[in-house]
Amino acid sequence: MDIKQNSTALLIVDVQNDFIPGGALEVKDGDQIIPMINAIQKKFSHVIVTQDFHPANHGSFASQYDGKSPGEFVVLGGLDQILWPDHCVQGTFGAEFHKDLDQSNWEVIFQKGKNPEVDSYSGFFDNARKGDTGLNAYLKAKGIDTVFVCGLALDYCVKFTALDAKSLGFETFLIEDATRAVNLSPSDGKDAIEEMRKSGIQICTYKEFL
Ligand code: VGL
Ligand code: ZN
Repeated sequence: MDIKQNSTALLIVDVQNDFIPGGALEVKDGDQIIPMINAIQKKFSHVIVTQDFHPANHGSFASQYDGKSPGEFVVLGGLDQILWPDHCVQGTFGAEFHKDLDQSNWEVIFQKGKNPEVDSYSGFFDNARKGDTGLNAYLKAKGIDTVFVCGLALDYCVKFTALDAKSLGFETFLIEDATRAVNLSPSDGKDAIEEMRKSGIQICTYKEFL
């Protein structure tokens, strides 16, 4: 694939220990995307990374509610919120990037999920679209008009980051094989790809970069 280097960015979403097999919110085969992401990072002059970075009392954690378990729902910040196991807590191993992920090319890291009162799947905005990480302004200031999105998890943070990128006017690609889904329901990953495709997001594979 021929990319316009200076106006194109790779967005690596949440490749953190808690989303890797053995982690608190493990994504099946999540570790398999690491060599793929490493192989393509060198092709981009802008590599931009997001990090799920919750306080220990985050309102998306089932542990914060008496008698609630992961997978159940509460209302958080006025929105229906699915509850998760405690994950990506600031200062813990689970919040760190996987050790095999090559960080040598990274330009900037945007953290999200820091407000305990609202969850934040997208790398751009929280789920209430009130908090803004600054990613949009950053990309615009760098003259970036095209983004390629990969990472974890396909049916949550990757999907919402890609949908926001598209709606903010970026030409947006999902690198389909460099992502994996949580799949709380078995078809969630497939459905996420379909929803992205319908929104005008283009689907590609990491092999097209090699
Ligand atoms: C994510 C659930 C909760 C993700 C983050 O990175 O996809 N999913 N927090
Ligand atoms: Zn989270």
